[in-house]
Amino acid sequence: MTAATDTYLLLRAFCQELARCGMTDACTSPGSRSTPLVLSLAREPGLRAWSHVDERVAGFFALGLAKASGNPVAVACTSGTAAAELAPAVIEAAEARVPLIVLTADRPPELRDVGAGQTIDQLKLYGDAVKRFVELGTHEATPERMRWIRALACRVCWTALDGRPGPVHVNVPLREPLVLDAPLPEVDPVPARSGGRPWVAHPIVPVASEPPPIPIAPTPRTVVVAGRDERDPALGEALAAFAAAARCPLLADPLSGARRGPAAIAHYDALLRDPQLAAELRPELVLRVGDLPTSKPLRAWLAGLDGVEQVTIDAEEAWHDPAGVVTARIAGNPRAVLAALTAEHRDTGDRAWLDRWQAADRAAAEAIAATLGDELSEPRAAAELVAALPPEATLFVASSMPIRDVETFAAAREAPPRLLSNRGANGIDGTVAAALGAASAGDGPVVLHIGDVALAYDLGALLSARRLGLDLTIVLVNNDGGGIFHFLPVAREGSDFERHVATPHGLDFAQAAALFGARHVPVRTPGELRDALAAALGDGVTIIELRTEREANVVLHRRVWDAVAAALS
Ligand SMILES: Cc1ncc(C[n+]2csc(CCOP(=O)(O)OP(=O)(O)O)c2C)c(N)n1
Ligand SMILES: [Mg+2]
Repeated sequence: MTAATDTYLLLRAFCQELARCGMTDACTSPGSRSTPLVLSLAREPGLRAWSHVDERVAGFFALGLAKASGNPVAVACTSGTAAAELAPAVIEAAEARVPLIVLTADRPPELRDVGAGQTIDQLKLYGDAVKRFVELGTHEATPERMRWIRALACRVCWTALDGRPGPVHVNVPLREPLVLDAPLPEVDPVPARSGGRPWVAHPIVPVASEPPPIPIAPTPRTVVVAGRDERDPALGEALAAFAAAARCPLLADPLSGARRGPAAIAHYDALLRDPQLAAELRPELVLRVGDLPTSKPLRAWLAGLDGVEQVTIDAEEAWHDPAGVVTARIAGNPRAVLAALTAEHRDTGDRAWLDRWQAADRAAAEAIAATLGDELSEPRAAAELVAALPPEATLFVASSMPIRDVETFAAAREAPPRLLSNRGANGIDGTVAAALGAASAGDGPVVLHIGDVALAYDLGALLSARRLGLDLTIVLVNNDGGGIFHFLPVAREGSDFERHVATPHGLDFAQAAALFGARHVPVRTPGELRDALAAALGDGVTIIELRTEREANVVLHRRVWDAVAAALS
């Protein structure tokens, strides 16, 4: 047997086991050293292999696909800086709890640190961002090694999924020759198990559906705060049902899927800017589920609730408490915990207090609508997207103002579209690639709501859309720079601010669309946006562009907050 045959037998078994553990998708990128790895993934019948030119795109694509599907996704690359390009997606996967399996090709030990080309130190390249690092050896395909590699593939998959999901890194040294000189024998030295089972089965048991007794006594003034949780699509509805049953206001970031039901207070961001109302609406108990929402007024309000019980409910080790105000942590599946709490908390909320929240929320909604009028502003675009998309669609929301405007301006809605975002590390990088990954899951149309800087940053991902024939509707809010920074004190720093922080570029995105074979549709009114969306969904790549102005956008937001304050006083 040649060394290449051994390598390919081992890698074929490895990929077969990945598929048997439930993996359905892998991403590849080109290179020489990675040849056996990439070909083995591409030739595994149980896997769809998505080819990307750019490893950063491949990493974020895999991340978006794993987010949308809940399944682990593998991403393979060649040696050298190619492996480093995966770092941002690995970090986001670690922060956002996404099962990602990173397979980096490497030179064998004798070719490291001796001036061989395209060789860097890849050992533990991603540091503590991965749940486990494994360095493969170069082995003969003996029965012992075949069993080992099959078990290893399973271990890698189960590690990515078990407990708090996250990324795993396997570094794969590959010695030349990198291609086979004869067809690979069909029969394996150690075939896979019968019945399609993985070598090591490990059914992931959902965190106890019967949580231990939970010491959270009801109070007349409880609020529920719900943030991003992309993994349990049923949690949003469960949160809304709990809040309605207990009669407690539900302050839900749309990323939680819980901004719905009679107890939803959609405009908490605007309401809690009013110090008097914020003081008046002081709760006795806060139940926190999911990530902490982005809203600064909400964060400040929670941070200032001295002496109030604040309880987080989370199945894993998340510690979302930058202000250090949490008083108890319940470790359990939030849905199961809420179900267990419902009987005791039912009808315990003070009706007058919930009425007060709801009246304020209605007043805020009216003041916002009156201030925004009929113009297609940035806030209006965010509200339209959440309101207009069908429930089977996914809205992928970029960091910066899109995520904030969705939180501030989206109304409550039954059966909203699914929302996804890269909010583990809040990067603007890789957003287009991650949205494309979500689109490749084939689970309804995907719309990406994104600013111009974030789109320009990841424009190269459109190459993958083209090569892979994927559908994505991009709603581009083009204010020629980072509009978010105009809300910060740095905006007073004149031309240095403009050049180095706001970073205007003057790009003509119609030309970018043309380069990648995408449609480009400028829109000027909410009606045009809705029409363009309806025409674009699920039909290739369309960039729907609305032009706004950064300074006017700040003025508009301030007018909204003033109008809400006036309506509340
Ligand atoms: C990888 C990365 N680099 C830098 C930042 C800092 N950052 C946050 S928002 C932003 C500008 C985004 O501009 P744009 O996408 O046009 O959105 P807008 O602010 O105009 O809504 C930048 C550079 C980041 N979040 N992530
Ligand atoms: Mg912008």
